[in-house]
Amino acid sequence: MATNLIDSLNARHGLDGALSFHEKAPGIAVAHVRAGGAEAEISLYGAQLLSLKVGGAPDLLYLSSRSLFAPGKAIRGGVPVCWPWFGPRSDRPDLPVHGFVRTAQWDFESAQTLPEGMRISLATSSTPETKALWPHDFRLRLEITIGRRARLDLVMSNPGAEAYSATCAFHPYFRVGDVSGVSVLGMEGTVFADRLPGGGEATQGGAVRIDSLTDRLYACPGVKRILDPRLGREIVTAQEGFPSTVVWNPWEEKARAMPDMGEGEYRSMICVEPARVGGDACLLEPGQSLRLGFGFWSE
Ligand code: TA6
Repeated sequence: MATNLIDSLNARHGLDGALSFHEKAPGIAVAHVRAGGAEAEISLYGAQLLSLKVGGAPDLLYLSSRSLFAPGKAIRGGVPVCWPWFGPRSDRPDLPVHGFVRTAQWDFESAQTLPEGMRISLATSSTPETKALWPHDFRLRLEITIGRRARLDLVMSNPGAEAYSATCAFHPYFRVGDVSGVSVLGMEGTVFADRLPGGGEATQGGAVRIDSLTDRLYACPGVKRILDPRLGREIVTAQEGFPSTVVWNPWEEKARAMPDMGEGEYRSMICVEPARVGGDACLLEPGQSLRLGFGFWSE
């Protein structure tokens, strides 16, 4: 990335001590935010929140030590934005898993200082290249609010002449001390689909625990509490407009087959993802917009 982009971002949007930009790797511009008692890093590539530290506590997010920071490759960790589809496309297996905006260069729109911290807005929109993958006009804005409580708002719009339908999710990698000791509360009694081969439907008994490869879609829109005794904290999540929640951990064997996941690091993460998939897809008529929200914090 030409340093003139970094220089331009710092000149136009830099705020001494609160907001600065640097190049994390060629083509990967990152905003460094200090606001509201928190410190965060946001990659403009993929509009991906990479890190969120509050006070002196460990990062709330996991970022793989082997993550690839290279245009065209997804960043392993933080909060990827999965849009305009979640997961693989069964009808088009040639298309990238989780859509194409997590590997797009987003534009930095604005930074707004707030009582609770700072709101960063990033945007991306359809191009001939995206329309070759997905034949619709679109505009996306991601508003990331940094403070003791983080919040992400995805605002999708349809500037085109035809309706479009999109599935989506935020795919947060929460950092934990040891996933085998973690309990996730808030999904008790809800139905889930086991997304592993041969998986069926079941009802969640007590807390969700992880002791093997786990990939489940819960019909559960409510608040979740990720209890982490090793780090002595609870990560609380809240979602608006996301009727489902995906819980994922690759566990040992699948993680070892992932070149961008550090050795043994599967034990340091759990994904609890607000999702809008299947029959809950977002249907936008021409001229319509839709805002979906996701918040998380540590208690
Ligand atoms: O959210 C769960 C999931 O869909 C899993 O099936 C697994 O594919 C995971 O996302 C990671 O996907 P990625 O494309 O980032 O490797």
